[in-house]
Amino acid sequence: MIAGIYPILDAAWMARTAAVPEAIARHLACLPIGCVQLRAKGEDEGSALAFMASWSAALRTHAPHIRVVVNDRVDWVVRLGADGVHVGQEDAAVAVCRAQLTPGQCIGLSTHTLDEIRLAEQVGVEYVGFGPIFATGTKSDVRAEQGVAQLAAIVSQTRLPVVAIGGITLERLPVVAQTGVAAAAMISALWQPDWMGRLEQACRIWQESSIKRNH
Ligand code: TZP
Ligand code: MG
Repeated sequence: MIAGIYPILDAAWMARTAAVPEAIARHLACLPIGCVQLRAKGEDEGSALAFMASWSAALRTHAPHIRVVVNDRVDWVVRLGADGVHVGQEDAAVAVCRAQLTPGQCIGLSTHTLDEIRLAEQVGVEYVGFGPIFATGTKSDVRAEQGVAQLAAIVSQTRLPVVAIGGITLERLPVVAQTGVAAAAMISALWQPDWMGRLEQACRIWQESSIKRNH
């Protein structure tokens, strides 16, 4: 389910935390989190696949209700029996991914414009990523910041669940939630030494902001 906080377990960022996959998976299982993404950029193929394999196994064992989405590689989704793939505009086409997946597996697509969202609606994806909302140091090849006003405009113009991404911090979560966006993807703001507290805080802020938004 794509709703609320959407943590991205990024290989480079996870290496900076002292925590092992099992500890993080157990903690994620206690939180209102429906989906996580596994992302490995810059690692060699063997290390990236090993990262995906160990994290998907830990999550399957300790947080079986959380859906695991693999970034970029639909072949690894098939190999690991993950729950879905997240692709960018330059990755494998949605139709190519769909042909390799079973009906229960999902596809998320990164988008940056309303035109890209309209195309995503036509080809049929389970959710779209939209960003970067704010400046981010985590991804170098990003476009200009979209801002929350543009995010709100996009959310109001599509029925697809939108996942906001890029520079989302705990402090910025309320304004992001108030746009009506389905979920907020976060990397660097979560995977700090106090990741446990940060995850809990992020979920709490999201719930409080969502309640305010609904009244
Ligand atoms: N796509 C757009 S911005 C981004 C990705 C993968 C990085 C988001 O990372 P952070 O640390 O939450 O800004
Ligand atoms: Mg990609």
